[in-house]
Amino acid sequence: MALIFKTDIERGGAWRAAFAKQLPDVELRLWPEVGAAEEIEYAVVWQPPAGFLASLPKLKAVFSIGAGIDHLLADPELPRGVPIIRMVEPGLTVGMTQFVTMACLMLHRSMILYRNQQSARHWEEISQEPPENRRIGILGLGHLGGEAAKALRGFGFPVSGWSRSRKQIEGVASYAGEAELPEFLSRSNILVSLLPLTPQTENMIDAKLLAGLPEGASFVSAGRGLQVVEEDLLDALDSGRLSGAILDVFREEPLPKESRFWDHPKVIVLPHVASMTNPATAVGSIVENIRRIQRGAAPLHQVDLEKGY
Ligand code: NDP
Ligand code: OXD
Repeated sequence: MALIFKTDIERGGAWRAAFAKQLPDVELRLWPEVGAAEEIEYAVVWQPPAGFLASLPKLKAVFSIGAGIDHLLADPELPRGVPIIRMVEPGLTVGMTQFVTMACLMLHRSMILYRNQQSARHWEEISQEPPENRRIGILGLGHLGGEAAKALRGFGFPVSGWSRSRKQIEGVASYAGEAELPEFLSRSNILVSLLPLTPQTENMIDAKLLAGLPEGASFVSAGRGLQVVEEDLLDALDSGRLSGAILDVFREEPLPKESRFWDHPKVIVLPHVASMTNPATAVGSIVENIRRIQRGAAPLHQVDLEKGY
């Protein structure tokens, strides 16, 4: 029995060490050293080449190294009968909670304006809003969005979230479905996107959606770049409807050199680093699922291909 993992070269050693400790009974193979394909039962992958998973005849489960699984659905030969498991692990969750908290605090405390003032050697105090006046709305109140919402609530921000199904998170207002989106948007001074990429969420953050936010709202993009109509976002920033944006994901990554986001005075650009899976903590989640599959139980966090996440 073998497990193949495909990750970036720098973290390959950390993955191998963590697997070796917790899965001594499984042979580990680091892609592209595939070996005998018929011996591989588990694949732990990020952006596998199209057709690779289909070439493994005994595959029992595919583990995505990232929370998003759009990199797998992009493979036209993805074996549909094999369970796909998205990444839910403590390190990724903590990292995203840190990122969303940091981004919201930066916007709340006018850090983009202060950065610009510093570049111009300009000394001026900007008035501070109390947190209770800054309402934060999270698009995607799932695993990551829910934890971020709890952390933000701890700073005294009124927090709400939007998802397909209603959630019960203490102190967090839950809005569900298309019909409740306008009300959710109208109370979001800072809008955070943590949605998965699906046909329903692609191009969803457009001029119409942004027009539903309060005047001067700001935006944090950490879901997927294809959810955002970038020209509409730039128009909203240029016209002053939006006061700032912290963007971690883009339609095209790496962000092309000619993109206007790079030197937009209201924007902070990050290279898709909001959070990263930590091999030391992620291996525990993967091993737990392998053991479940081995004893015939359903794996946790299996992707529903109908829903697309
Ligand atoms: P989950 O599946 O736990 O949560 C997704 C949430 O989005 C759920 O609340 C779901 O609603 C909601 N949702 C999905 N589709 C719709 C829709 N059409 N309308 C309304 N709500 C919808 O995922 P995670 O929280 O684990 O991850 C979310 C995303 O974050 C990932 O898919 C990935 O794209 C992104 N990500 C980005 C990272 C980065 O570094 N930038 C790192 C990690 C993740 P419901 O609960 O009702 O199903
Ligand atoms: C992602 C991740 O899905 O890094 O972007 O987990």
